Amino acid sequence: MKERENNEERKPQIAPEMQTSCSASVKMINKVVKDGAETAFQRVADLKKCPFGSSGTCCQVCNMGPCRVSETRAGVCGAEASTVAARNFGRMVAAGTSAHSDHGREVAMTFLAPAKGEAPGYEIRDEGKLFMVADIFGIDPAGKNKKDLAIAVGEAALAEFGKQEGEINFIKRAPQTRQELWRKLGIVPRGIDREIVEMLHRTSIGVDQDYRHIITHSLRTALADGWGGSMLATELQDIMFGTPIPLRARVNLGVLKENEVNIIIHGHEPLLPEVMVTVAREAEMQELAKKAGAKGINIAGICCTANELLMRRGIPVAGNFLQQELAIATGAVDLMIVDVQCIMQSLPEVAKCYHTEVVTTSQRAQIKGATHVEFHPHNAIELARELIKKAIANYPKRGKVDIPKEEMDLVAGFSHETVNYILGGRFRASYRPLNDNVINGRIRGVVGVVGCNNPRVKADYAHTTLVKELIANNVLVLTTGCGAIACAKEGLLIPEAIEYAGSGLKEVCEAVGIPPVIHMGSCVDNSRLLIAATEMVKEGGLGEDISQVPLAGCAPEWMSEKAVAIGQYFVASGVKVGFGVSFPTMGSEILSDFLFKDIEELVGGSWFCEPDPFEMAKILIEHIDGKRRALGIDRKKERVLYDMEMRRRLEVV
Ligand code: NFS
Repeated sequence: MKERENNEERKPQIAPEMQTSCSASVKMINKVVKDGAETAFQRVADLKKCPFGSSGTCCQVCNMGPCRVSETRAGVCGAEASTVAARNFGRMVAAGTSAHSDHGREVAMTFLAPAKGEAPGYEIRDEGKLFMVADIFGIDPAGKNKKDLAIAVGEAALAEFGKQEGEINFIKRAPQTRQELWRKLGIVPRGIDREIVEMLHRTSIGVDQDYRHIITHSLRTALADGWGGSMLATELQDIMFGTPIPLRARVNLGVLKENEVNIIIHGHEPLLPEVMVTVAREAEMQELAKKAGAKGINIAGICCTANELLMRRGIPVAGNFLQQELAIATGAVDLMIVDVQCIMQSLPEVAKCYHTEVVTTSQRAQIKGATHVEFHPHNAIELARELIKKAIANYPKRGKVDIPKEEMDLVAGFSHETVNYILGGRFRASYRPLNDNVINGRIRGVVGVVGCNNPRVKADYAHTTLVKELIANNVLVLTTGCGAIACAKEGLLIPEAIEYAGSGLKEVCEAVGIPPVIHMGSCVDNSRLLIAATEMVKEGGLGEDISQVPLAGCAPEWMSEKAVAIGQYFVASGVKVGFGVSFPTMGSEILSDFLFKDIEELVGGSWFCEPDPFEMAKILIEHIDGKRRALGIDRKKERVLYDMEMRRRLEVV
């Protein structure tokens, strides 16, 4: 980075205790300042948000601008604030959808390679799911061996991206009433790439100018994410690496080891990291580490690659989005391997103050100052060995090491399938017990708390405060992404967290043996939440559609375009969704009104924005109570003690 000019004054550092509720992070922010490195926690104080950009009314789609528009001042081309804000919102949805879906595409390609015998290092771990997905794609397994079936599934999955007409296949998994509504509105995605491209086309200069029309297509685009790219990523990863089952693991910077070679895997695609975990256990690698003076090799994760490996392998999690720079500041990270998404460009800069080497591995992403090696499915094993050796060679170069003590136990690994099994048992796997407990009022409802950290607000605070409020009010919480990591650090993902839960939820969690906050995976795994919501509908007693079930979603500390895409596919699926921090369309009252209210008439779901976690909890609970009232399950059923006479009458009937 260029040196700062003298007149470019720095704002004073904000007190770290105000910037994060994670004590390990506070220590590292203080250390980073002393070490002379710079992090997002400092940069955020120096950069003021642009009021037009952040409220959706800065138009940059042509060279007549950028135009800063308002409800009373149109852009040079005549575009109104509602149009500009809808375009920007639609583009965020398209970008978010493209990120999850390009991840899904990479997974599909990696999935095909071993099936064709081109990539040792990968296998089929969940055959049952292979058959299930084949069935959804309409592939007849008769006469096909496992490899042939995998090739057919992989090719059908890849075809979902480039399809021009028809419907993407996973749409069929949604409740029937929902599918019919989507068809009526004309928002069933035809092909994943097509909807993204059309969103970009429609929002370029002078094309779609009606905010309702633009937003309607953004619903279609977002559905191509949730029921398309993201769901494909989740299911194919499950087939290749195994569908998660509950397991215990550790979280926070304290998982780094002073006397072991520490490798951090960071980003989103678990394709190379999965192989690295296996290779790191090879005797040869362990020997090499010992020769270098280390006791072993410790792989830990950050962001969603962390969640992927945690869910399936119990690999420890070093932290979430805002801890990526801080992990390096421990001086104990010998190698940080990144792939795509949520990776700060500052990492190699921070690493200059320590001995860490940052390595980029995706053909789509390079960072100045990082070493670039390219992952391809066929070279996974060799590359994994090469990288582990690199980390080992770096271990003796460490300077002073300062690893915060903080670490916490967690339970993760709740796929939709295991929730089904845990609730109903092996022979009767079902969501019946969940539905029954929602109906009888022990569980008030279900809320998905997902998404990022954002240095504009106190990191982890909104997540953990909101979640505690919700479970205290008997709301079962499902969580993914960096929000899940925030909850884990706070000790909310262990069965002991029932101490925070209301009496009804506590009773159910104790009986079933689950924590009140359920970790369902990475951000592409929000697709698991869609399936869980669908199962609740199919199980019966909670309405005919997702929009009738007492549930909601939120991202209290969101920052990524991906969060907008996720929120929009939940809205399109009939769910009320809340954002904390701020909302990206506030510069247009007309558009915000539409997204907060009128859109509900269209799809049954809507948006709201509430930065205060207590207020957000109130809104979510009120919403759940409203759904309970509409279903007629708002009154707690009295327990009736039957006397002999009543029993006799029952038997006669
Ligand atoms: Ni989701 Fe996961 Fe984290 Fe946010 Fe980034 S890692 S994909 S975008 S920051 S939750």
